Amino acid sequence: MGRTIIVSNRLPVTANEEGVGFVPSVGGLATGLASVHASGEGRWVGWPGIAAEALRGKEGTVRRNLAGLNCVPVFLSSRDVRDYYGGFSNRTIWPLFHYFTQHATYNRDHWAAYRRVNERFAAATAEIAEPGDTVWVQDYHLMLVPALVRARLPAVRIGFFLHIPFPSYEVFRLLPWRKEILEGLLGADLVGFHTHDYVGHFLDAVHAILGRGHAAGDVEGGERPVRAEAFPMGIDYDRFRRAAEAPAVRREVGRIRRHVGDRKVILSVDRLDYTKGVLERLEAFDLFLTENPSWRERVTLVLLLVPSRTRVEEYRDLKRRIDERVGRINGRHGSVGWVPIGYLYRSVPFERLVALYRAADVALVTPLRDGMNLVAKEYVACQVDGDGVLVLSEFAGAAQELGEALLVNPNDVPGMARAIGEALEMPRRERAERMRRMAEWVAGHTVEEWAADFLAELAARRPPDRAPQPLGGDGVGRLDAQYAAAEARLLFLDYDGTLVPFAAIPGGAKPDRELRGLLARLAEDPRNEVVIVSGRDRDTLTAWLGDLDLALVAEHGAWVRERGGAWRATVARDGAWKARVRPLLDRYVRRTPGAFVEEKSFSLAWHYRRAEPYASQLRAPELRAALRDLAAELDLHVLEGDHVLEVKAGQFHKGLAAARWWERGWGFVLAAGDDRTDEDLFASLPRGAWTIKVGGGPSRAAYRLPGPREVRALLARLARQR
Ligand code: ADQ
Repeated sequence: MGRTIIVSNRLPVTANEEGVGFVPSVGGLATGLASVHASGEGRWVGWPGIAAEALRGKEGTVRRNLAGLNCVPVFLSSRDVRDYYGGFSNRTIWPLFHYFTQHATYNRDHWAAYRRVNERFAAATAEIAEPGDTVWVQDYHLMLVPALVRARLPAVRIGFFLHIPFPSYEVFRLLPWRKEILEGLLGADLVGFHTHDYVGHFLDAVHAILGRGHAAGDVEGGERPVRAEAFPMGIDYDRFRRAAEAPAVRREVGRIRRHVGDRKVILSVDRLDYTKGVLERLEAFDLFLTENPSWRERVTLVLLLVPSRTRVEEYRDLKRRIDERVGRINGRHGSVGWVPIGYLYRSVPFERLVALYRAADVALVTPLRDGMNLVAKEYVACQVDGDGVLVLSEFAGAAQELGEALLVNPNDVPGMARAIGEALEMPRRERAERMRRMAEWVAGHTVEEWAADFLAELAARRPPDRAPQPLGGDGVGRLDAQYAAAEARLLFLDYDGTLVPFAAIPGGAKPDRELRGLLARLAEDPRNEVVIVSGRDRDTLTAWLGDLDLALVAEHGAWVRERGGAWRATVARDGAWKARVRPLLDRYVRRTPGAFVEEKSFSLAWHYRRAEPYASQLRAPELRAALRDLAAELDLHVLEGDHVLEVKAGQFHKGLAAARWWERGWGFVLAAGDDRTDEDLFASLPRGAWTIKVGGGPSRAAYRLPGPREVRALLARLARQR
């Protein structure tokens, strides 16, 4: 087993200005990953929390001291911190992913800084990672890191976990750099989210933006399988439970209770952030007091806010508005002996937080959006008397696990006010029963198990047994040598996506002069037999390539034209089935803007390359299902190509068509193709043939080239050998 390298924006410790002392960072992430980090030879790569300028000249000391803690620093200048952290991370991704599109800015300098800093994290990681290691990247600050590490270390296992929501496609697509972000994440083998909803949103976006579908969470296409899955994060349950029962905490709870007397305590704990719904919560409490005068003087709301991102204007503005609102409510409802809201704007020590959790009769956790929300779980863990009531926003990830909470919509202020009343008046037995179930869940799904689950799933990911190898170095040398030595050489070349890039319309992929020249030169050599194996119809191939000395295979093998010969059908011709299938395809053209039908002699193709991705994501599987019965009835075959569904009659495919060339012996056989239909060809070739998959995706080919440009370069090299 290799080591686990954690990569996160912040290290679990913060350096001081001398670079010698380190204060442990607290928080869910640091504690959750502490067990991973502590076990074995793990490393943690991150920013030590203080700008590089302050540490100038002391970098070596910091590095050495951190090495003792198995930590590796990434030094960030104050400008990096401003643009990458304060800028792109917190003013673009954070608001957008929490559906606060009005707060999101799209600043090119911030994006440039984000890319630059992600590069630095990736470089620092690649420097220490060794084959067999596992890299686990954390959160929205580092979404490009998986692909950047992958580019440097193709064989290393990479996981990524997002701690905030992944928004629905309609919101995510607003981001100008949406494609880059997805490609960055897909560098991982496993991408984790708190909930299934976020997984679904992510997969939608990957499909709509990159055109890559998925099968039960496994993203299709690409060179390696990538899996997206939900891993709801938990807390260190025992730590909270033990603390809640400790004598010091019990004394503190006693003090709090004496202070509030018979009053009930409602607790609210958050980082000060516009996603947490603090203003709406205050409004609901205000309304509750107005509508329920009998509760006046009998309840206190303790509002605990931790300062956060205090340099960002939206946060300062929010702070001002909260201050005002608290003042207004206290002024309106309070009396000489009673202040409705006790307001604390600071971080509190762990024991005091636990005491507040335990003392509170009700916890009001009502974010407008929250990836998970650990406060809800911490509150549950601290109810050692089995007694509190949790009011929880349905927009917190935690709501999907804590169904026994009173779930509220934080935008529905009257609904929240009613929930406050219901929570305060809930009978003891019901309170206890709900809390018991939630505590059971929280106890059984701790942060340690979360980390272990994620890493176990990541460890189980393995590259497919026979993934095509990049064709380079050694392979190229052997290929060239074999070609040079062979007296008879056979080259099967697919056309679209292999020799030319895809065009928006089928007619747009006409061969250019360079390509025609290249094919002519290859064909000229008497030792060569060059066969173009395409899904195109005869007329197109004749018009484009008919004058060259090539063999042509059209319509996926339905037609063959040998060198100097005429077109011959390989299957019997009966087009009656088309009358049944065509109306169905036409209906799906009408329902899918941008899709169209292409009619060939033995097949009908439904193309959706130009269709709106979201629509085709729905329509293509629907059509496939609709065709299934018809295909069974009429004995048809449905082929799936790149953005095309093709229906054909009779038994023919590229592999069968290729068989006629086996009568002769060959010293060199090569086949290159990009499509699923080329897999039949690869499968039919004798051992020792050079099979080349063009582009991403799984394949039975032995080698891979990235695209038409590289295929042409290879052919040009062969053509030069005479
Ligand atoms: P946060 O947005 O920070 O985390 P949350 O999950 O609630 O939100 O964690 C807050 C942490 O701060 C809790 O552990 C809490 O105990 C602590 N805390 C809050 N107020 C405090 C105070 N006054 N004094 C001391 N400590 C205080 C992000 C995402 C969440 C996701 C987590 C973990 O936004 O949705 O749950 O990461 O993935």
